[in-house]
Amino acid sequence: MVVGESGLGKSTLINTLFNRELYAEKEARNPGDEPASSVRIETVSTDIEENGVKLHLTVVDTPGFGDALNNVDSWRVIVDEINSRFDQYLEAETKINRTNIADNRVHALLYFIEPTGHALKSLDITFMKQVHEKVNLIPVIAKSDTMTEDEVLEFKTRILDDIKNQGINYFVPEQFDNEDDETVSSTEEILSRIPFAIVGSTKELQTEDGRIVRGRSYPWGIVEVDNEDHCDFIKLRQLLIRNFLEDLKEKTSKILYENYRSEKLKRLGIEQDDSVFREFDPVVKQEEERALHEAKLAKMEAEMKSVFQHKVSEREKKLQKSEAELFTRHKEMREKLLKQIKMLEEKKRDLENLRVAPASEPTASQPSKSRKGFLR
Ligand SMILES: Nc1nc2c(ncn2[C@@H]2O[C@H](COP(=O)(O)OP(=O)(O)OP(=O)(O)O)[C@@H](O)[C@H]2O)c(=O)[nH]1
Ligand SMILES: [Mg+2]
Repeated sequence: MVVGESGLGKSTLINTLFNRELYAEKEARNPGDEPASSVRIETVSTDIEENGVKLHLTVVDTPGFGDALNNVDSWRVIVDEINSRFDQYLEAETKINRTNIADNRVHALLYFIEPTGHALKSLDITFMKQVHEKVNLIPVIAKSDTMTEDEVLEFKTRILDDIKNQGINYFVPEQFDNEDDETVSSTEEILSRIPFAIVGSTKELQTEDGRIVRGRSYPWGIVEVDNEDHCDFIKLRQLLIRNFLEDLKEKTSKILYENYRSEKLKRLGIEQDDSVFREFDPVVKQEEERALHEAKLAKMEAEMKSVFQHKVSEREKKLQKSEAELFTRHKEMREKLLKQIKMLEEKKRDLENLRVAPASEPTASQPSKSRKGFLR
């Protein structure tokens, strides 16, 4: 989102950032012109490619800011716009199907400060105080080519003092301990340029040494947009699109939006139930799922063990039973066999007796008798 008084070069800066005429150039207004009645919200979306990565960016322009005689209305329209974008997200988030929520929250707000060289105006302070806890505020000095280098430096110091004295938060790129020296110095370089002194122009001009540059022409020479010695445009672009795009989104989501949401719920009388939010912490959630999974496994294991033991004991019982049966059958068979053996032995003895008998009674006149005896 870009905000600042009319004619400070907001639309021009967006064109410069995307190197594309998203907004038609307007003539600077004359002091006698009718002031616009109120702030308007104008949204433009565009795709740009940065380092081979395609980005879809939406710019919210706010023409007419500071024009009205009563400027309270100026910031209210913008604050309402920021809030309504949060509300939209909140509503989508509370729906059951939460996949693919369109994130139209404001991830960065460029606030254009008039290059007066004095100090912040009361409108600047009022506005920044209204939004600094809702958005990543990035203050910029508009049209810095209208000031000398020394004036710019002095103005920067004054602006930062004012901002700090007023307790206004602005976006500070996050630095981590484990970063390499190059990243650390590049972040520090960006940090040291806040508030960014910018020059906007999509006009291509030829310098005295024959280069074609984007810039603004003066009798004494050309102020180059893409030259770090001339202005902070490159550093601002790096912050927004290259180095801190994710940081801006994350801060918006994790801090600014979360604060807005809990404030809103509190106002609605709904106390935050932390157990609900626990679910949103991926680490805690993962831990919970793991514990649940482990409990399930342990239960399954115990069940399997008890089933196994049951089966084993059943099989054991069966085996014992059949062993007993086998034993009795074995005993029965043995007894039967012994009986048979005994019977056969008796018969054998009888037969032998019979064989011996004819010798003592050699008469063949009594064969029937002996036969009778054998058959008995
Ligand atoms: N010197 C100078 N002039 C600029 C710069 N950027 C824009 N301008 C001129 O300032 C005038 C207004 O620029 P815009 O970009 O239309 O300003 P704006 O902030 O969008 O204005 P509103 O849409 O009315 O709020 C134009 O004539 C631009 O050429 C700059 O960096 N330096
Ligand atoms: Mg404009």
